[in-house]
Amino acid sequence: MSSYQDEEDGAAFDGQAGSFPKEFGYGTFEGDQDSQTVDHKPRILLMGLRRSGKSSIQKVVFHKMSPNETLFLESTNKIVKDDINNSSFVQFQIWDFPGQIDFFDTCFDFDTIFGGCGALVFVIDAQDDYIEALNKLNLFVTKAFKVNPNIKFEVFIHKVDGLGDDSKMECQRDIHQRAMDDLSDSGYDQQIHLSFHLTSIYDHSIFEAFSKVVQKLITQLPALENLLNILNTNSAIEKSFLFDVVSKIYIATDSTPVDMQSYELCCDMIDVVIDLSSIYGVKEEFELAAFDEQSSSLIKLNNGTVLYLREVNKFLALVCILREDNFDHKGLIDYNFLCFRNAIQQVFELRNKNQSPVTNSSAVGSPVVNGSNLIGENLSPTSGGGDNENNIPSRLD
Ligand SMILES: Nc1nc2c(ncn2[C@@H]2O[C@H](COP(=O)(O)OP(=O)(O)OP(=O)(O)O)[C@@H](O)[C@H]2O)c(=O)[nH]1
Ligand SMILES: [Mg+2]
Repeated sequence: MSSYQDEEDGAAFDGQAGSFPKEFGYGTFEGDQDSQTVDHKPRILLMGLRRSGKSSIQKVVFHKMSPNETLFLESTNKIVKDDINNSSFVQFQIWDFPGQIDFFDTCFDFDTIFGGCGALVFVIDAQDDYIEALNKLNLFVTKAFKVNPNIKFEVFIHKVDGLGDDSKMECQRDIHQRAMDDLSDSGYDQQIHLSFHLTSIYDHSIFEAFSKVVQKLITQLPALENLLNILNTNSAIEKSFLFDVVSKIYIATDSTPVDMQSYELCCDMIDVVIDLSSIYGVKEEFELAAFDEQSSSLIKLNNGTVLYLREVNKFLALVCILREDNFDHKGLIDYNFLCFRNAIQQVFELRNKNQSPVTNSSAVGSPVVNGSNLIGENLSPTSGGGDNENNIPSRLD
């Protein structure tokens, strides 16, 4: 896809699947020019047993592969690096590992791999026997933690589409329990925190789970959440998501709980907007022409709810859910949205100003910076009138 800088660049590896050369390491691509420029980006590692679904997840979420096509994916036999280089909030690398990798067997450079890693996603096939996977999980996370205690550990209990609701819950409980027992046996239960997600590529759960993983790597998250809260309060919006349009992961939402149905509705809305604009919009070669500063959409549902989408920048869209009655004040909502967009712009500028390999690498794995301070000091939307402290006028009722 043109919207991402695809860089499916594997580590030097010329052996057969299942056997790693003894000199296996990261020298080759660590020395690449490209690697130099992107090296400071947070890394998300996808690990797990063979056929657990790692490559499928990466392809479905970031390359728009349809779930059925993943049936034909070949087993990964080298580490595949994928550079996700979207808006300046969504910048990271995904490293898709071969399932057969064996830590004991190779000259595996733990320091290099885990050193710059922001999150380790461990994928467990819930439809398979997961005891071996749990052993590997324990081995990987304890090793990774020793090298870099800032890594976020995420466990995807994957392929749950094949399980009924009860068995899903039972499976999650069992895996959680066993993983915690293993951690406590190795003496790390107080230090290592594992987050569990039930996922499947056949529904939105994988996008939701990946949203949460990515959000933990966005240092500006508290600032973004704060802005969304302010927007909601002043525009009578019930729920709002800031979406990365290409992947449909949400990079921030307000502080009310996320309900899966709302998220799915918003994802579907993005699809509708992009599909309609690619059919009826101006045709250009650049794929994202279907989404530009003119992009906005309004969908009224038959239950008195309105979905409202506005473009924030080239890669980001705001999608809001609100009651139809409250949409009477569309002018106000639009005005508030402009203030919001301005503020987001300022977050970007601040980030760009502060961006240097040093600040960035220190941010890896420690996602929370003092976002509210950012807002307090620099980010209050200043354009336009309005009496409250953020200059976003309150709802006119
Ligand atoms: N039912 C179901 N099948 C899935 C899901 N995700 C992946 N699969 C299937 O699982 C199989 C293995 O997927 P891969 O993505 O190749 O697995 P992998 O972990 O990358 O495997 P290696 O590269 O060998 O380590 C494929 O046939 C996928 O279609 C899912 O959510 N549900
Ligand atoms: Mg694979």
